[in-house]
Amino acid sequence: MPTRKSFLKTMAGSLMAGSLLPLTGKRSFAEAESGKVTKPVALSTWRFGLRANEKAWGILQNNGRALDAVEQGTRLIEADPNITTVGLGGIPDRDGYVTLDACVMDENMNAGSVAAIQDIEHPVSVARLVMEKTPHVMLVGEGALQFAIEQGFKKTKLLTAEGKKEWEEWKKTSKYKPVINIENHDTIGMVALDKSGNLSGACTTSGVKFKMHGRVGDSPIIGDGLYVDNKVGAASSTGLGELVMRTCGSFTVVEMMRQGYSPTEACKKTLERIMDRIAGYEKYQVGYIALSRDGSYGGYAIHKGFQYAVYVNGKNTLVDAKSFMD
Ligand code: SD4
Repeated sequence: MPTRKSFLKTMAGSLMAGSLLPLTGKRSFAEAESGKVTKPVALSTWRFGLRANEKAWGILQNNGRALDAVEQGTRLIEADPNITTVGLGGIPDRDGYVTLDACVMDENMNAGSVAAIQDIEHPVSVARLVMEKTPHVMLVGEGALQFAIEQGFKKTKLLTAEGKKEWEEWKKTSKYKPVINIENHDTIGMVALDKSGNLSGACTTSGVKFKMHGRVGDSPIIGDGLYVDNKVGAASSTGLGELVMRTCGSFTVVEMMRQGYSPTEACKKTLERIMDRIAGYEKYQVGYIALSRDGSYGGYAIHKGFQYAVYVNGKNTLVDAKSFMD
């Protein structure tokens, strides 16, 4: 008859040898890792993520830091006036102001963020300086702008002629109602794993178009639009921020990976939280990307149409994310 002690010893031995599954059927995070790490990796939301990845890859290949890779990758998208959802050329709020949200997080749990900042083309770089040069994590509005100017950023007119035209058209029929747009969204969220095995991420957006002045979405909120835990993985979101914020989206994705879910499963599980608890979710899109510290990656969305770009093993590829709904 085995004693309790000998039974526990046998159990521990079997688990260590991998011959018994934990009761949940999931693998522990340590078991989920293959032991082999694929690196570097750059992972970004949407088609324009290909361009961001390209930039990031140059840095990662040269032994650069993941933080530099994600900052430089997302800056490229911020600077493009034809991308109307990020940085320069962003569609304004309902009062005609382009207000930007961005954040970064590094391998040491340092984080920086700016929200509702105006007249600055590269909020992601201001967010990095908040992280590196202040005792704070987040600056908003006027204060964020003041800090940016102090740091040498120049004011830039972000509203383009096309953006203004779209806003003027919208005003004709909108009755000044804030829009919760249901179409697919286009924030750039980016996470990367560098050759040293460190993870970092960045997220930057002009947010939901024609939003109320002062509205802040998920993108600059650490744990919502972005989360990085170097011991586990990193995640970022795109889509309707209000749904992400009510479920602590990116943080939850990382916690799911910590529990042993693969990056794709972790994204899926986190979306299930929205679908399980938030009425009317089916009218909106949310998508997540996730990257594990072993270099495995994935993404998932509520609706069809979400794409992410991954640069791994020397190849930059656009992937159609799986989704719950067509
Ligand atoms: C927001 N999540 O402000 C952003 C919008 C977005 O892709 O992701 N667009 O709610």
